[in-house]
Amino acid sequence: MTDLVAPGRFLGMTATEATADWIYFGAPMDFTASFLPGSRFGPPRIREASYGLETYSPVLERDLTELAVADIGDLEFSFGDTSGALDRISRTAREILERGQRFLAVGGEHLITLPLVRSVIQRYPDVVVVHWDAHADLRDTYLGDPYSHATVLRRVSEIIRPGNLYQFGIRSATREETEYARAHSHWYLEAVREPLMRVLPELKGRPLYVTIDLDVIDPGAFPGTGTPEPGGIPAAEAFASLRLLSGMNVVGMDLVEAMPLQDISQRTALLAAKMVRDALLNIAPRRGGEGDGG
Ligand SMILES: [Mn+2]
Repeated sequence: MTDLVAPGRFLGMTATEATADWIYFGAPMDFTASFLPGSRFGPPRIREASYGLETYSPVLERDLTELAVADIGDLEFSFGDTSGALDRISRTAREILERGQRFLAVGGEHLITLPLVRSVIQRYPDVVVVHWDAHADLRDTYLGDPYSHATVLRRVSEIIRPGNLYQFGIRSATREETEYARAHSHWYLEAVREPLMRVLPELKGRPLYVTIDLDVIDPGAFPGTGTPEPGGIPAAEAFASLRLLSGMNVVGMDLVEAMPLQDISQRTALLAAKMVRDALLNIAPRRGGEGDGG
């Protein structure tokens, strides 16, 4: 088993950058956090926690080591330079997509989704964005700022094609965000699995970008996050919902807002790591292209 332990690399991600179908990287930016900061420590802690998991899932009957996934590490940012960081994230995603690969990025704060989606649109102009979150993130501005973790899905909704935003698990929003959502988004309150299952037939075959704010999960199971919101889906529903993505055309994905330092029990990092593992087990093809996930 020692050959699986590659320091600085996520568990079981043994492919090289050149040969991988999926690229995993960290975007540890938390410059616009409005309440608790610390998601910049997400990527390294999640990678470390991944070694508490098995590479194999008996539920999914797949093994991470059989997939062509490469962990290329974490991006470096100049602290506080939000626009520089967003450019760097966007450029990284674009280079991956131009090579014909797909990516799973880990935050960091939710604002990283904007440059990631910008890059995806260049290759997949009709991309559908599937968003799981406790919060709508549809504010036009937040404390005067149009670029924030609280406005990110509003900005995304303005650059993708009308009708291509699907939001699940939402349990916190302003009245204005709710009205905007009714006009511009397919949105489903509180639950993820059941409504996602209902809309999947209409999303089948279309290019999907999946953005998961991990605070969609009950804070009891996922306490280390910047704006915890009471209520939320059980962790088991999150994993069951990931299974629904198997066989869908997911072209890019992010998992954001994990703040392991807020959680002395370390369950936050471990849950985030298992979400990464299971997301890839469901959506990434097996090595050699004989996969059933893509
Ligand atoms: Mn959120």
